[in-house]
Amino acid sequence: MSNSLKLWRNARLATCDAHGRVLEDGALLTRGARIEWVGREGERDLTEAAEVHDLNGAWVTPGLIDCHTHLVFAGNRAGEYAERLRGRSYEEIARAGGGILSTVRAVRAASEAQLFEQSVPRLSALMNEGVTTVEIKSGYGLTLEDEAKMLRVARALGRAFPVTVRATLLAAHSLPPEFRGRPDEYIDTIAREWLPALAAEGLVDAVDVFCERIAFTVAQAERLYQAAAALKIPVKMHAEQLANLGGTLMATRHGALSCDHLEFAGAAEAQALARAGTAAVLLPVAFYCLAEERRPPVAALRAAGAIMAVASDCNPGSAPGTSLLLAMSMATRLFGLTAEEALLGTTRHAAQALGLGAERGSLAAGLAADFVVWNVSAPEELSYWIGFNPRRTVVRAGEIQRWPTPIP
Ligand code: DI6
Ligand code: FE
Repeated sequence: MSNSLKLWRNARLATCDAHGRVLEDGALLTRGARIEWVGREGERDLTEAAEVHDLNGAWVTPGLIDCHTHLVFAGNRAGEYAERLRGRSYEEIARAGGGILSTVRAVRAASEAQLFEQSVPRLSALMNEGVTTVEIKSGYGLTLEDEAKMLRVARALGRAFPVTVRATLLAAHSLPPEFRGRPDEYIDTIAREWLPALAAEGLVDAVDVFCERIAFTVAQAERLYQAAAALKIPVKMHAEQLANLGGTLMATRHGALSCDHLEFAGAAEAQALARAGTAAVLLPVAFYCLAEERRPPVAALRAAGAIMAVASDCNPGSAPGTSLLLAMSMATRLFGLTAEEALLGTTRHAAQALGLGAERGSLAAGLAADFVVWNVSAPEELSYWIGFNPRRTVVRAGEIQRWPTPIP
């Protein structure tokens, strides 16, 4: 029965497909976990469907995709935020052994079960807003065992909840105390030992690196990319957030899936991203929370035709947020995206940032039957409301989700 045809009719479809089609009198046919057909009512005989859902003219988008999170972590850093409010900078706190390393201590002390339990409320908050695919990074373990623990929790979340999880190895997030003064050895250890071991366990969908003065150099990132390429694992980068180190230009040469942050990028980076088909992932919550002043080069990205995605960056230091809709609002107001760009940024373009463009992120035949029915009168409402959730129903893999509970 689960492979029977379902009709979802009387819908307004923001397909987010390659043609940007909006179908006001739309209908979807799904079979099992896939979309079988998308079109206008009356374009085809729809009587063959075994099950019919009348959506009463509601707007439907693809399931939202949060393509950059660090939502698996233990503890929090509210104390550091209070210090930042008193004037200490994020970099100062990091250099004094706080920042990422304080979360590393909390993650190392947590059991796998504790880490899972602490991460569930963050994942469920994202899902409550219609997120059906989420990327989760490691990077707060910084030993083989603790990075494995984080990635196993990410995988376990994907099994326990109706959400597709992509797991990214971000062991190159910060230099662990065990390797103080030996960053090259740390990178080589990840490249030669940890990455192959974690990949063999099926825990790594992509490799990311924090390329900043407080983290790792472009040359170190490139060594890691070579190891990833040997294992055919795609790469990503936290690039040009606090300064321009040239990371984006290197990452695009390696065909990275995405470069994320990009506040200090310029026209050269925008063109390189567009040429390589590397997604520019914009993270306005971190920009907001760090009270940054420099904005990513949105006009240049747009002019170059780069793929722009938007993500929550959910993490305990620079972006303690679990609302992708709020990230969309911030991307419009703070970075100047249009409402259409913000929606594409959390659907089609977010899928591309994860290398999943061929299987999800838009409403098109053959793609995942993941979509959200919204209580909105136009799609631009999705980046308009601030802290209000207009989600009506989430359909994931062709099934109406009873969890999170539909809002009446
Ligand atoms: N993503 C990151 O990985 C870092 N900043 C960011 O936007 C640091 C996260 C942290 O402070 O824990
Ligand atoms: Fe991040």
